[in-house]
Amino acid sequence: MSEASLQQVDPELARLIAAEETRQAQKIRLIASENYASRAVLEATGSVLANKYSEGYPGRRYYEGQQYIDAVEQLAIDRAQALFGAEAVNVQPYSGTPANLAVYLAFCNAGDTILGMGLPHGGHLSHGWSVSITGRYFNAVHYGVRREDGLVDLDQVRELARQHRPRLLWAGFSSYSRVLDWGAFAAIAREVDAIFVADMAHVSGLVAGGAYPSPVPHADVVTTTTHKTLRGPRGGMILCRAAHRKAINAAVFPGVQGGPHNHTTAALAVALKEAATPAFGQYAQQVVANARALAEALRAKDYSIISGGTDNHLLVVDVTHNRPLSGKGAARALDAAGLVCSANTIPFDPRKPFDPSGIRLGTPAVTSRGMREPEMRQIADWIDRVLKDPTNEELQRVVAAEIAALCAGFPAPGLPER
Ligand code: DSN
Repeated sequence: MSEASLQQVDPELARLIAAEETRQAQKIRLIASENYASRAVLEATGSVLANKYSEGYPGRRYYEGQQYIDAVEQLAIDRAQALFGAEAVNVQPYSGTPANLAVYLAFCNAGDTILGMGLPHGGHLSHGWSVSITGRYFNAVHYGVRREDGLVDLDQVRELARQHRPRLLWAGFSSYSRVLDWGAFAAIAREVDAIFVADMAHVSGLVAGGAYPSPVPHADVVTTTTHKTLRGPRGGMILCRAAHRKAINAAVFPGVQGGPHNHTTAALAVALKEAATPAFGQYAQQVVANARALAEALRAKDYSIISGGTDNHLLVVDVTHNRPLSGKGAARALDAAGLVCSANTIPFDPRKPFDPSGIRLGTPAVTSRGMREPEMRQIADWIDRVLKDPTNEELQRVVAAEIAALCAGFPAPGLPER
């Protein structure tokens, strides 16, 4: 077999990767769920560990040859347990939704009732939304935020929990910009005998860095992805009380998945080591400070921020407020100008999910590049300039060039130097 490089074997594909590297280097990435993994994390992700099958868990595998894989997985487990103070950890979920599916399998039968935050209010598809398997195979009931202040309505959560007696109570979000009161959710779950599952996918890096309250002391089970604020490889993880370890492990494998992705597990171990450093704590604090600065600067330009601001890494902006815009139109114009974000539904959105009323902005990636409050104010200026004239392609080209110039001064982790 040839030992030629990717460039030699498949120049077409190599060109696409190089183009994506340039895109990630030259644009301001504001997608709240994205980040730049470090070079060390990427190195482990691209390692020969991808060649190995290892169904089972350390010390109990179905195939031989696990001398090093067992040690890799145990390292990731130990580091996650220490970082988050968890009693038990499963590092094998392929990503967030498979992690959540394993939780359903561990505790529910098809048709059971579950309670989670509705998608348009900031929840996640896998918390029982109708188009997800979790909404089709379970009787999903949803709570939301209050119309008047955009905050989660805990009275509604309690009322629905008492009325429906769910087997699982989910808390967690993909587009909610405030702190969740994990303890209050735990108390509601206890009252109705539900299992409390916290999905901290968006904020696990902030939790690790001490910039967001940890759900671990409160929840029976905590799920997360590993590639968002945590800045690891694309993957998932489940933390739980020791009493649930067996059920969770059996649900992940053989319940939902086959062999673990060992290269990802190794890269996760690296990310967890990085996340335990004081520098990562400073990073997490700055992510939140940057999100606040961005929200403030946009508010000052009369943009309507859902719930009025942010306490975490993201904000949702209603771009239809006082402006002839839609979420998709705004996101497309911004992308053309070098500001990459996602269209997002807002609570009680009158528009359709594919072209909703909002955009979601997040600061994990720009903060990984070392950008701080002054750059956030500059980003708000660019957003405003582009959205004032969203079909002006010449303006988009000018802004894109200004952005590429700024980005050159903030090299992104993990990308080759150019
Ligand atoms: N796709 C992720 C996000 O952007 O929030 C959630 O799965």
